[in-house]
Amino acid sequence: MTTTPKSLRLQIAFFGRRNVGKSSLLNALTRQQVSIVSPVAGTTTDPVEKSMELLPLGPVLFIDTAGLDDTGELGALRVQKTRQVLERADLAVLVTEAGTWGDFEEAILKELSARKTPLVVVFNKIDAASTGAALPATLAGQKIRTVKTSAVLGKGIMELRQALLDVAPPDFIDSPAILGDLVGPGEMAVLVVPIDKEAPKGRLILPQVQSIRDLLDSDAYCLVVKERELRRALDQLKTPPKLVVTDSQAFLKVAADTPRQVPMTSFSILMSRFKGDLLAQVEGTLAIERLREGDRVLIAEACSHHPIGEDIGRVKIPRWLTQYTGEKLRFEHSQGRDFPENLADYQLVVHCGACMWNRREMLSRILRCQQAGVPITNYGLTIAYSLGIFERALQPFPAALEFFRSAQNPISVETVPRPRTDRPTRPTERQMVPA
Ligand SMILES: Nc1nc2c(ncn2[C@@H]2O[C@H](COP(=O)(O)OP(=O)(O)OP(=O)(O)O)[C@@H](O)[C@H]2O)c(=O)[nH]1
Ligand code: SF4
Ligand SMILES: [Mg+2]
Repeated sequence: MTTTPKSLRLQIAFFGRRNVGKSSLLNALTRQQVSIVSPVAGTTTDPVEKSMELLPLGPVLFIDTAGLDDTGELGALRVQKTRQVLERADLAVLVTEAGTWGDFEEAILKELSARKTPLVVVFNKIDAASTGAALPATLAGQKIRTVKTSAVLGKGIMELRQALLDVAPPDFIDSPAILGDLVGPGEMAVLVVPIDKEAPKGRLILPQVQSIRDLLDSDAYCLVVKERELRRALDQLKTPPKLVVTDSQAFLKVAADTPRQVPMTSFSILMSRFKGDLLAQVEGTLAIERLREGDRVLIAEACSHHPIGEDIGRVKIPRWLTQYTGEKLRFEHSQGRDFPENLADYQLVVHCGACMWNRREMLSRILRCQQAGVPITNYGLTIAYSLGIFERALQPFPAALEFFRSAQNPISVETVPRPRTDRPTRPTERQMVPA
């Protein structure tokens, strides 16, 4: 499924007294049985580890510990094991329930604070008893994030996901590479940059500049051409490039001029992987097939200045989507921080590449869409899909391509496993797992 080594996964440890619902919460988060849940205190005897993809954080390792307050000989062993987990956790979840906060919880807070380990405190079992307002307020005063949940009713689980995303260390959130992991040292990428009236005067746009920098950082090199020059430029190369990246608006011409065996994609699709979640957005793109007359499509731009062209969101994407679906759709637009509350009223959200944002912000938006049950895609993916070159544009990302192909099968998309190996790798991992 996924190849991210354990050490490179965000390790999220669940701490708490016996029976507060650690295992139940973990199961609710992962929606599968990872740990045994039982009304008998002290059920989890050893830390249970589970590697998985946690939307929207990516590869994580969940560690479910037995209660630290265990007693007896076996208990002492458990306490020791739990302490070892404390030492290696990148992020901690301290689970508690109404009326049980005491020295034990304070001791854990102290341990975590001494290690500067980010923490979320969960008040579980809110279906059974109220935690009151005083304790959450005190913790908020100490800048500790709190969430109220009911693991049995599945309440507050999305909020917990958001909290984990908010407190996770930046190293685990920010993707280390735009395309440097796709083009190796000594290899070449060709970047296609149309210089038309929509291009900003005298400069390149951020995704283009960042791509060039990323290639240089990776000891790769690049050739930057306008779309009209692409074919001649390719003809003059002694060996084919490792990758061609184009502005999405020139997709068709670039697809026609690039030999079939050369992987090709767009800056916007690279941005989906770099700033968002490529798999989630590929899955969202599939919703284009389900669009029907009168459906509402939200086109969202993360900032108010889209330098790629004034009309891509307002004119071109609506036109391509309408042509592809043959349906009369209702398009609405949002810009900047404004993102509608009524997301559930839309059948699709088409988001810009969010090049000006950090990844955490974009992942939060993806999570909000998921919470509302609305599929989210991005500009480049939508354009590639509407123009009939989706598979081609996913060629550099084998896991995304595999996911898309399996989703083409008659079985429902939900049952398709979501491999995540297309996530850019960290430098250490890049050395360990050659591309
Ligand atoms: N009412 C209610 N019961 C819950 C909730 N979460 C868990 N429980 C119940 O509490 C009991 C203990 O849950 P576990 O998830 O096994 O607790 P744990 O913290 O993992 O326990 P240990 O592994 O023994 O430390 C079970 O009977 C669960 O069904 C909740 O949100 N509400
Ligand atoms: S953040 Fe979005 S709208 Fe702003 S320039 Fe980047 S892609 Fe365009
Ligand atoms: Mg347990």
